Amino acid sequence: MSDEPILLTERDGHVAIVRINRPKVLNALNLELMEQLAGLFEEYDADDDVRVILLAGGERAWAAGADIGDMATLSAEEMSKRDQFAQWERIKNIRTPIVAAVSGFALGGGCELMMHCDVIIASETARIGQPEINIGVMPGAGGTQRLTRAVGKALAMDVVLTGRFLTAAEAERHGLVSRVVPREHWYSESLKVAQAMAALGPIALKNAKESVLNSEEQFLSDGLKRERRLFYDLFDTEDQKEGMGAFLEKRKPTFTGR
Ligand code: CO8
Repeated sequence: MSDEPILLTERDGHVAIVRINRPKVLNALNLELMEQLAGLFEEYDADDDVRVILLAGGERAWAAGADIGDMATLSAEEMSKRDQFAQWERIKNIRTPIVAAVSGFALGGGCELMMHCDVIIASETARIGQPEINIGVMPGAGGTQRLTRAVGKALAMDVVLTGRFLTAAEAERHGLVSRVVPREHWYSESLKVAQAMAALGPIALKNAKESVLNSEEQFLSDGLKRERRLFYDLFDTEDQKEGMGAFLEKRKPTFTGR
């Protein structure tokens, strides 16, 4: 194994950037990588200076799945004892918005990781799927649930039961990705989106993220109640006063995160 870090990090203003860096195995997600990723995201979540996280893969692959070599010989009991989904749960609980910059393969656990992100920017080269069926298993990190909620039962069954890959255009048409961008701009456009979000009020961003995610977790009536509470809470922030005040005064707002 090389000594290259498996996650590359940098900061761009209020955006914390993480790039998955296992190109030889198409960014397959092994245990160590998921552990590091969850830890980094929690650090960013606790850091008021980070308003948006940008998670990128490489040009050829966002991530081609969980690392098959990591689990090929394990029994059901050994798999469950590993408790590897704990890392995924930690990522699910991150309150800071996560922008995904997706180019190339987003398969299996890679597609599931993409669906843990909030705003998904896909290159026109993206190929997205849950091909676990081809290797004798099925999605395990939320694929059957989140994919179905995003694209509906008919297409989810097609993807999960046949293992076929969706093109970026199909994924956008069915609501699985937010935007498709030309191949040469997949990273720069994603960074631009993250930067634009980072100029907004960070508390409002977190509350809005939580509320949208609630819509998938709760009955509509409960989700609406929770949305109302989160909405009211924002009226105790300086950013709300600044944002609305600036609008009325016809100037650009400056958000401080208070
Ligand atoms: N795991 C480990 N290694 C991989 C993976 C993977 N998921 N995907 C690709 N690689 C490796 C290949 O073995 C190959 O290595 P080497 O050069 O040493 O032979 C290298 O990456 C390049 O891959 P290919 O030569 O196969 O490249 P191709 O362009 O011919 O094909 C594909 C690209 C179509 C993406 C092909 O590599 C492929 O089908 N990969 C596997 C896709 C897959 O089945 N993903 C699902 C994995 S299972 C899963 O994700 C379950 C999630 C459960 C929850 C998560 C729990 C942690």
